Amino acid sequence: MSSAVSEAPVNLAPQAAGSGIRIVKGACPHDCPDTCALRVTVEDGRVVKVQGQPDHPSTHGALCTKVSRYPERTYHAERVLHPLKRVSAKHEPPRFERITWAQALGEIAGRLRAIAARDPRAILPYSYAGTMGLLQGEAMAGRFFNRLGASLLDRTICASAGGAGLAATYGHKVGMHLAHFAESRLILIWGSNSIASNLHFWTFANQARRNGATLICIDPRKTETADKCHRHLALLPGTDGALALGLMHELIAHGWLDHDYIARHVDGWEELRAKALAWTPERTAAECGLTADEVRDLARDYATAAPAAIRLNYGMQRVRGGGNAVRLIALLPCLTGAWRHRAGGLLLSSSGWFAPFKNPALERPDLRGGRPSRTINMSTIGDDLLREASPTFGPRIEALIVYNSNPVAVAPESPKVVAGFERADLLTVVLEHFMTDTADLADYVLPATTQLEHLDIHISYGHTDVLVNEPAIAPLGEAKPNTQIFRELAAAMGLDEPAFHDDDEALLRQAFRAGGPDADGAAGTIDLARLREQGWFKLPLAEAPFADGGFPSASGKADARGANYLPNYESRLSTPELAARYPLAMISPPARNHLNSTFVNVKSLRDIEGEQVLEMSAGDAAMRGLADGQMVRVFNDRGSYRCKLDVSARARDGVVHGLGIWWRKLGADGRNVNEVTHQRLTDMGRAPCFYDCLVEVAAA
Ligand SMILES: Nc1nc2c(c(=O)[nH]1)N[C@H]1C(S)=C(S)[C@@H](COP(=O)(O)OP(=O)(O)OC[C@H]3O[C@@H](n4cnc5c(=O)[nH]c(N)nc54)[C@H](O)[C@@H]3O)O[C@H]1N2
Ligand SMILES: Nc1nc2c(c(=O)[nH]1)N[C@H]1C(S)=C(S)[C@@H](COP(=O)(O)OP(=O)(O)OC[C@H]3O[C@@H](n4cnc5c(=O)[nH]c(N)nc54)[C@H](O)[C@@H]3O)O[C@H]1N2
Ligand SMILES: [Mo]
Repeated sequence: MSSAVSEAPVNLAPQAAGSGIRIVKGACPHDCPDTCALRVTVEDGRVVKVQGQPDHPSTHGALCTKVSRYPERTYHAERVLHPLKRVSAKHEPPRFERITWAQALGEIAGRLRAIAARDPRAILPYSYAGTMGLLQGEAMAGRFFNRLGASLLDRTICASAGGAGLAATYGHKVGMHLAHFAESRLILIWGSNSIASNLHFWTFANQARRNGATLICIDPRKTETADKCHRHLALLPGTDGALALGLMHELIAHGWLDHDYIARHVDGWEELRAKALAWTPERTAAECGLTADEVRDLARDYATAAPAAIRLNYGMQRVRGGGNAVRLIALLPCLTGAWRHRAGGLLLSSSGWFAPFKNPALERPDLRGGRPSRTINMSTIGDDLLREASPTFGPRIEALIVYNSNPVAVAPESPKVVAGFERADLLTVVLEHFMTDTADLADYVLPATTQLEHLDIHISYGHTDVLVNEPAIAPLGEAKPNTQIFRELAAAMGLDEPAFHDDDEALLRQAFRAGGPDADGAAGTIDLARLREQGWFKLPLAEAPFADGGFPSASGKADARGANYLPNYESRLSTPELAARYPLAMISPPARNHLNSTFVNVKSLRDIEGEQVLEMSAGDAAMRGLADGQMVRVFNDRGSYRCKLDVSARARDGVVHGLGIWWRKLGADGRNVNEVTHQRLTDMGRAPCFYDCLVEVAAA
């Protein structure tokens, strides 16, 4: 065994993987706020270890359990390594045969050409954040679909309600710097199971705690994170906006407001003040399922600690009023003036900080050439696949090209999603690593490379560094990067614009604006040479961005106008008749050892999670005569699925947790939690309401 350890050359071509040990700079591709810098060890052309980069500040050498298993996932015996063509009917058990790339591309191009000749809008891309990389995400795919004139996809499935709420308040998706949480005196961890899904934030929160800070968790579920906080408020799902108004009531009643900050930096305060005065601690407590003292104490702690910070996460915006709830919570640090300190304020997303640096032309929207378009919301794919052509909808969806996503498992209301994917007349092409539930319903499955096998560049929604991912090994089998698959598909369709001849190195150079955000290009440029030398590049940003206002909104102020609480579509209070039949509010947050539906097929991780479970309080279980560990049926008018009952102190009465997101085919009856979720959309951002869902549970 060679002991020579050398840094990877900057321009490492996959073929260069040879003998000896090499260390390659990578970036974790997953949809997670942490976007860790990876240190990949390659020995004789094989990845033997994936670790956190020790010198990257927020990664600090540590990775979560999941991504430490990345080699197990990459070399998994079930990797799809050749193009596959379906030979069974859509409603039959899936059977595929191996075909060549030439046959696959030729046949797909032929069918797409025929559809495009009638109406290219009948072709729909379906993608999300299987990889967050700018290149293997939309760089070449966007060019392909723009050139075709395909339908546009509204990518709403995760964060768009909260994103819209945050942008409506501050002007953009911006917030505190991650590292500054270490200096906070109080941290509200709100709608976030940080230990499971934002581990590298937790490190800073822990540091604050060791320095004497108080940590308070606001979450219906008593999570691993709640276990480690000083206090936990288990409010009812979807009532966060009411809680924020109740806190404002107390800030007003006790004179805990920063009047100077409000006067100079908040629009619409008088209107908000009038609304908040209606939310006494008693009314708030009744709406949220808390006690009035819990509301009072929380307000006092938040208002009297300085600096006070809020780590908000997307868990709380997957309900009807999710956008407005974010608006109200994001106003709290404006009312107390917490923004004056760099360790005060709020962080939901940092992705807006990158906006001035990104090149809006990377995906070449100009290739659309002014043709009419339409936009399909990915969160209503169930309904939309079943829709006929109409003047308002446009053409029926005839072809679906899926990459970086597993919609059959993750999209709401699976019975309709599955019925849509089972349409015999639908052409479905899936670019994947594995035979997911979605790949099982494809006509063609095309083998894609993993993060270890391709080049990419990453921004983050939890910190403010750009990361590079150099390829560590050659593609396995016949796998190709998404970029290459779309380049070759373009060629097969006879599209030969220069945009399709850019290789991944060229795309990387085009990912950011050449001159940076300043007109003169003096500040804010991404230094690509430095990025590739170091593996990451920190954006040059202000320490305490809103210490003196200056929000990136049109007025420079935070906007409170119109923000208000909206109750859930489905709840005891808003739909009492429905709640009489389906009295349990169900949320389905991420499982710690899965990343959405990714990693569910990695045995060592699935073994830790066990099987699909539903957490329920002892009181709710006793009322139904149910026992811990038994199989139950979770159901409502939309559908049902079977799983194991976990009678758990993590659940409060009236709320059950279906930890996600399992591959349907690995569930007890070939289904998962999305069997019961609905397709209605949030108040802002057109997002799904996964956690706004009433169910009943019975013995299976
Ligand atoms: N291990 C792991 N990490 C992940 C993911 C994963 O699947 N697994 N998913 C990634 C993705 S896609 C995202 S978007 C991010 C962020 O994803 P988030 O969905 O924000 O993930 P969590 O931090 O688990 O936050 C969800 C928390 O919100 C709580 N919650 C549910 N409803 C409500 C509510 O109405 N109010 C309040 N206050 N809390 C509520 C849930 O109980 C849960 O603890 O995490 C990413 N990180
Ligand atoms: N009930 C319920 N449903 C939910 C949620 C919930 O909390 N509850 N969470 C929602 C959220 S926050 C999100 S973000 C969505 C997530 O939904 P998705 O974005 O669909 O995420 P994953 O399920 O992780 O599926 C990503 C797929 O991309 C593939 N992939 C990864 N890298 C590459 C690549 O380089 N090339 C190609 N071609 N494929 C690749 C992976 O193998 C994986 O199968 O789910 C949503 N669904
Ligand atoms: Mo997400």
